Amino acid sequence: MSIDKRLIDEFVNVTSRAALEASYLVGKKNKIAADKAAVDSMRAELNKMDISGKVVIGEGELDEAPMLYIGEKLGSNYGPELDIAVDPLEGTNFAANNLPGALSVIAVSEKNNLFNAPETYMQKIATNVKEKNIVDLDFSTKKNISNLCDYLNKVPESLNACIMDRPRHHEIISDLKKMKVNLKLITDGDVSGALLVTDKKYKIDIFLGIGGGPEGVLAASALDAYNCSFQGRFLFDNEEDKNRAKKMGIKDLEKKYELNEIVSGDSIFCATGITSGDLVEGIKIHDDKFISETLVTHKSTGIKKKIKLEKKI
Ligand code: VTB
Repeated sequence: MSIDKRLIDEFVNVTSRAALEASYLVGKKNKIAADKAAVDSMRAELNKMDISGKVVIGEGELDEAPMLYIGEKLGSNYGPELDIAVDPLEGTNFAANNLPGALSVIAVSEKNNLFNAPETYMQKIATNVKEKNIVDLDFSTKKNISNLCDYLNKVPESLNACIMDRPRHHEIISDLKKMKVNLKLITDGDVSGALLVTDKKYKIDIFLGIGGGPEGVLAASALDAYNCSFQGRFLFDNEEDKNRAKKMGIKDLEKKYELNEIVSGDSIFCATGITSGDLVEGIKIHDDKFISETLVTHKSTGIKKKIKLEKKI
């Protein structure tokens, strides 16, 4: 089974419209308002589609409207049953402060094929190398880097790693520095960070570190289409999170998830730029029209491309 290719244009429209609505609030120093604008638009557009969608990754759980909450049903209910992961505004700080890299993101799979991720942190590692045992969450940073160097026939000085600039990454960053690996330290936006391993032009060999679990699932669905590798492990640091995870059906709280345990089967991923960044251009408005750029992947057809859309506002 696969997801009908014709739905791609509709999902591109969904993230493009959400990006447009958020773009009006770029630089207004109001993360919440920008997020809400993207959420409201995304919900309205998804509800126009002939799908039986269910949010598996959203913002908040049950009845926490106005956010798109986990379990929320979307669409006309006539059409394919789909699992939907949303991050209507990935990089709220970027949008609020008019910085590069704010995105509106959605990932869709057939029913029960997207991991129902709790809103906790996730330890992640992504590369463009599919072979097993080259990089692994269970290896030390040093081992991962030297394995990757051997595999790519590179020296650490010519290897580039992307990681979020956070105190929690002090040890990893200092290990990378000791090995003289080049660093791209990002302040936010680790969906985009992970996707930088997909194409040589971004010059990132490895993405690693701890970021949001939901963002990990979103990135995984695009990485799957690019045939890249990804591993993730949720981190639960309090009883409430642990109980929530158990309720979601997670039995082994320390499990290391391989990419295809996070997303399996067919999937569609769309990320539209709100502000211009590494991956895509931001929204441009000319008179009564807007132009959006969306990175789209569709696993079953092998589609991986950027779609520019020019539409009436
Ligand atoms: C990441 C990143 C987001 O939050 O998930 C991160 O993708 C989580 O880590 O853009 P922190 O709590 O350390 O910020 C963001 O940076 C913001 O939602």
